[in-house]
Amino acid sequence: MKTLSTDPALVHTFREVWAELSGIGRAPDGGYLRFAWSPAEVALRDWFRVQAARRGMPVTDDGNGNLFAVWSPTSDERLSGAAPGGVLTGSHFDSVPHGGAFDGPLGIVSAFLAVDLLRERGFQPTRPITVAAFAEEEGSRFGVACLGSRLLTGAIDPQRAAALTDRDGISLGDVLGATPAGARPELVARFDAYVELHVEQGRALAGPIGVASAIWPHGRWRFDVEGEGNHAGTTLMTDRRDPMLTYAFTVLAANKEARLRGAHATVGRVEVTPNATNAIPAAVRGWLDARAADDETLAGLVEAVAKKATERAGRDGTAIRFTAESTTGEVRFDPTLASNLAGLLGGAPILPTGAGHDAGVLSAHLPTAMLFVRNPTGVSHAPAESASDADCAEGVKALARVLEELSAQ
Ligand code: HGY
Ligand code: MN
Ligand code: MN
Ligand code: MN
Repeated sequence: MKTLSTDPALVHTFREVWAELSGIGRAPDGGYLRFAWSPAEVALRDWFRVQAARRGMPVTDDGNGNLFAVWSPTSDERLSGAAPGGVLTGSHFDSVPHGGAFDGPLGIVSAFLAVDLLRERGFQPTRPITVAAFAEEEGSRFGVACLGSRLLTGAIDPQRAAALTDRDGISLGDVLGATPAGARPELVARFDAYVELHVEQGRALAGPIGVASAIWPHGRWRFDVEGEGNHAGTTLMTDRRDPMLTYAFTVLAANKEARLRGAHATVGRVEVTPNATNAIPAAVRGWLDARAADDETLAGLVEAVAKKATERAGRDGTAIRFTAESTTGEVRFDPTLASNLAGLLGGAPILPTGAGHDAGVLSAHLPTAMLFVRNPTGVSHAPAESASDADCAEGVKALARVLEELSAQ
């Protein structure tokens, strides 16, 4: 194994390992198309298995598409050598369409390199250290965010998950060839804590590393607007029941109501039927992504948007219906754990995030923490997402320090 403990060596090694991934699933615009179980994401799963094998870390699939590679101390009789357990770290491989390179993979690459760093220092954990790759964290393919960790923890019914379909009508059950295993409480019980390292998705960090205090409550609401399809040229304006008007009003209302509340909202996805230039749409389907610092602000925001959109539909002669697709309540990470880790990391700042994570799902079951690596522009979920090699190397060192602390107890 290469010498990592000097910074230049670690930066160099990070760059080398990162280069192994950066071409997988990259689109011409520099963004990534790494949808769960797509050829690109399967290639990343294969990469995960190779990395684990190189390190003598047995890999387990939990039956929900989540992968776990474990470094079991020889002295640990609690677990057979191959069973995952102890201190869990990792993240996800999947991306939003044309997402950035770092969101997800950085946490997995950093976990393997942190293991290397600890081994190079001759560290021997008393508890196992397990590296995870969670499935479908972005919900880009099947529409439910953190699908893998929700299945593992029983937060979603496996039958419902199996029936979820992608835009080609392929279901998760088709992809897995079976109903997912669903809740694995006996597996979750083997873990003592979960620490996820993630690229910052904002630009609050002045230094290379931050620690998460909370995840804002957030969710996605689908809204369907029914109107009347008709000829774009011959239909009198007074005779139109145009759902695109109601849709456009809903988008503006979401922006206005979010600003009024210091919350965040956007409509990033829309489907139009029949989607023809010279036809007044019969129907428009949009997805609202809304987030706020606390549950009642978020509820108030979504309620206000739905109310105003429904009033507008009345004026447009259309009908609108909102359906919650996947929502996450307020996640407050354990403040003692967060401040202990911040202290361990030389007083790293502690800050909330508006982004959802598997750590949010696991925090209901395990002591959980997140480390953030500085993102100089704050851009994420877009090709321009970035982090410097030096800051990523600092992230590996920080994660190694945390894993050392938690796996030595
Ligand atoms: O959408 C999110 O907040 C996360 O990046 N999955
Ligand atoms: Mn993301
Ligand atoms: Mn992520
Ligand atoms: Mn995450």
